[in-house]
Amino acid sequence: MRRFTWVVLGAILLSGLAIYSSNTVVAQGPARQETREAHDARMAWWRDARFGMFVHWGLYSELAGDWKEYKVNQGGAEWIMSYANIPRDEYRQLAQTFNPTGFDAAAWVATAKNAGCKYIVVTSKHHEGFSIFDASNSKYDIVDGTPYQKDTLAAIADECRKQGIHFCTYYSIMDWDHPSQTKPDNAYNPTGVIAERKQEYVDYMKEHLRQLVQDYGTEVLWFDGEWVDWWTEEDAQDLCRFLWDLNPNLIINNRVGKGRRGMNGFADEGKDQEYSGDFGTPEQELPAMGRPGVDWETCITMNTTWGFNKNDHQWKSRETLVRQLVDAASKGGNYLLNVGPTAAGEIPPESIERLAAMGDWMKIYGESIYGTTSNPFPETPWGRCTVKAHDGGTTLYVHLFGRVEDGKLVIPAFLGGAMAKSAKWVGGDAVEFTVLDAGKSGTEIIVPTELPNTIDSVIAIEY
Ligand code: FHN
Repeated sequence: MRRFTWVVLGAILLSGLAIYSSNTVVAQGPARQETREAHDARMAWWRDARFGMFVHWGLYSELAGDWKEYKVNQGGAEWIMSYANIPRDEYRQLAQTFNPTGFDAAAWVATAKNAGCKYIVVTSKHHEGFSIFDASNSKYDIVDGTPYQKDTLAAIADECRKQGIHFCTYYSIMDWDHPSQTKPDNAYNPTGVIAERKQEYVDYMKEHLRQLVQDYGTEVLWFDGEWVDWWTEEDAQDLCRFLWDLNPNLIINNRVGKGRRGMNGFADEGKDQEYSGDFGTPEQELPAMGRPGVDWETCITMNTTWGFNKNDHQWKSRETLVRQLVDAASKGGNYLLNVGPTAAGEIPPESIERLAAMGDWMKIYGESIYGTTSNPFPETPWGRCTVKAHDGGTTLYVHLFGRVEDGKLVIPAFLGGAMAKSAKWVGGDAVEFTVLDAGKSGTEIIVPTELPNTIDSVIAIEY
């Protein structure tokens, strides 16, 4: 057969494969099947964002870690109702004095934006069952149940849209206040349900979620509290179908279903798509490796607690926070960093300072985080790498966390031995480099002893 014919046949085959791969149907958990192209389009902004701000704020913020003689010493001040075994009626009274006169939605959103966050996830209703939005089917909310009487979640949503930040909401399936749910003997973790009242609660929850999607415009539903034994994977699939009927572009985390294996946040290897949810949710940890083809986001506290705790002064350093963000991006994941505002509605100054420092770093190096994909190399003891494909080729971002021995660093062969075309400090001057063995042995870069940034200095190598 003539060469020309082979070429034509080859082109037809490749285009067919290309169409097939972009139209491959992916199961987004059992509740949905969408083409790879449609799934990638739905996840695009979230993958590009890489960095979000988590906000834990509720009646627990008023207690700030203290209840009578009980103190929350480490982590989880938002669990005080359970830890201190506070009876529902007594806990509900907190709403009568919850009056966040210092709440400033514009300031909260600007704090996130200035830090380089592209989205905010706000606790609309945590385990305590109190809603910081105007719940249509409950008076146990900030509008009807407190002297403040204003819809804080609506204010945040409006400010996000004004400032160009994606608005997302956390919602707890477990609800310690709703009468359908019971406290077992060990009051530590109320996880039971009165079977004949389960549907009543599911309907109650669905109305909240309808509001969050339709009235508040949430772009991500960040579920939690799914571990209760009365919530099933089948319940999750039903809920996902309900939600995607309201907004087919909605992104839903994997805590809507039963796939998550504890704090590592993933289902068992290879089973992610057997369970509901668009992304994995490691918590307070950075996975050793990402999972190819699996979206994930780690959520991390800035001290040790999600909800405000006036006794918690164990703040992470600016360096740790920036390097955790870089580590997550280098493994193809997102970084959701938490703030716990006070009962007055103010983000603690220690959080604001750290977020501002992260913003200073992001203003110079953000291109090495946003829209990047994971590190192609097995080991990078000197720092991390992120990758960004673009029209003109591919950029490899080399993140240097500290000095490099004898001022030289060999970057392994990349893209199958491609030749580096240029190298420069992000936000700075060109970097001297030598292509080794036409790229087959990698690229040697010359690194001065004095680095431009004490936390993470980034070199962009173009291929
Ligand atoms: O119990 C919650 C906890 O209070 C907090 O909201 C974290 C953040 O993701 N999630 C659960 C613990 O895994």
